[in-house]
Amino acid sequence: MRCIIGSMSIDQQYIENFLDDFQKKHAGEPEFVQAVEELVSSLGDVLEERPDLRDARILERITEPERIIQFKVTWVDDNGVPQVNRGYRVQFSSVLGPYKGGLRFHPTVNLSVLQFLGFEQIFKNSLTGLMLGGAKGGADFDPKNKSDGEVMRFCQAFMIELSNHIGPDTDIPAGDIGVGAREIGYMFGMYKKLVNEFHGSLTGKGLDWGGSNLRPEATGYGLLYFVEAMLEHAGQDIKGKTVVISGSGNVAQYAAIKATEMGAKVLTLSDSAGYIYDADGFSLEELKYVQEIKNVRRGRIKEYLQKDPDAEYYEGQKPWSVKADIYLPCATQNEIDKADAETIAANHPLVVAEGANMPTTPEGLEVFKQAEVLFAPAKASNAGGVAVSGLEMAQNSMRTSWSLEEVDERLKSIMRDIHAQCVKAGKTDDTVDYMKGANTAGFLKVAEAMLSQGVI
Ligand code: NDP
Ligand code: 2IT
Repeated sequence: MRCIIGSMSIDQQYIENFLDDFQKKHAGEPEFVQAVEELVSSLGDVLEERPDLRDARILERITEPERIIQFKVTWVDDNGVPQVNRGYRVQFSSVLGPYKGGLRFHPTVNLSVLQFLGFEQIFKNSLTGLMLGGAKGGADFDPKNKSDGEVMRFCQAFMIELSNHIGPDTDIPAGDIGVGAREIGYMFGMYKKLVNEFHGSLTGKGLDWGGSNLRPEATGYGLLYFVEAMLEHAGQDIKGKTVVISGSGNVAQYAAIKATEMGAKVLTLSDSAGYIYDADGFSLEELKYVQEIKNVRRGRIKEYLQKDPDAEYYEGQKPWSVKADIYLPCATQNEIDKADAETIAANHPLVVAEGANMPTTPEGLEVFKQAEVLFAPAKASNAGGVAVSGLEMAQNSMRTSWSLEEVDERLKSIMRDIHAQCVKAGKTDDTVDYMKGANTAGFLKVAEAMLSQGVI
């Protein structure tokens, strides 16, 4: 029976009190507070039905990282000048498996950002159904405009300290913003030298030295498999639909390629300086060129105009004003604010699905909710990357390598399973609340495991 005190039920009162305390404790950490609020906002029904979770203080316990490591990273630049950066690893939760999550190298990296990412990772990893805990790490190092030698020396210095804290059954980092195949290679090389063992302590490795087929593609491909499942569930087909994508890094590139392969038309890509608009939609060949600009030349998206002078470039703008059926934010957190969400909602999209982590602000989420936009939160729709990281770990443990087709089948099946979990936990009378579905399903698995494992 639901107990009402004044106008508020006990579970609502409990959530408000919890959030009040949490906000006070983390006053200087806005991104972390935002991520916790986003999860907890969906948990009213669960906490009402399960007073045992309140009594066991699951929320209080799961929002406290198990361990945070912070360290100095010193390296020497090409001019012989010593440089200092700050490195971190937030080992957030080992409830469902060894700590698992990416490393981000970007000047904006701090503990608020890494705790938000590590917190999200717990529930995303829970949804994959694989044996993965949650973690995130990185450094305030900016790989932009650094030589290969500088990036290598930084990665080596970073790993000298991080190697003390990771291992194939302890903590398995991977890539994120600013950390791709090159950086994973340099870090793995140093790790192997330090521990004198060759094993799967990092994922995103090269295919010939312990990597998995399809790991580079996995987040973008997985996002499109999830969107395909959402559209199917809503009685729609992706063929012929128009797509607006932000970002032009790992996630954006492979989201664009898969969307195009599925017969959709991708109209935009962007970076932090502006966006390009191709009214005809990028061809697969043009997307290969984008990959060359970004991954080989390490250039700017503006350079795409050299290939296609008919495309348009909008300096300093985000792509959200372009009208499309599907919107896929794939760059960074809080890139869709209230005004952006209003612009998108006014275009009556079929779907908005997050490729980046927490790209929509709370005000933006509210706009989408009021406008009844079919919306997929990151922890469900971008779980493909960490899922294939989990598959890379499995292959490393078995000392085997699965074919591209096999990994693709497994990725598809994991994304469809996450979709099914969202539908089951988020179904309303006439639609699916994917936010509630993902948060509830992801959280419940972690909470049950915490009850089983006792107070530790
Ligand atoms: P990349 O470093 O490959 O690409 C990042 C892209 O986002 C670049 O186009 C970059 O532009 C843009 N970007 C970064 N910061 C900003 C900013 N402050 N404002 C505007 N644009 C920005 O990273 P990924 O593609 O790997 O990551 C993109 C997002 O996806 C992140 O939120 C990440 O956490 C998330 N993600 C990544 C996964 C993975 O497997 N890599 C898995 C799941 C989620 P510029 O070059 O100008 O900085
Ligand atoms: O945000 C994410 O899920 C990632 N950056 C991927 C993490 C991983 O361990 O593959």
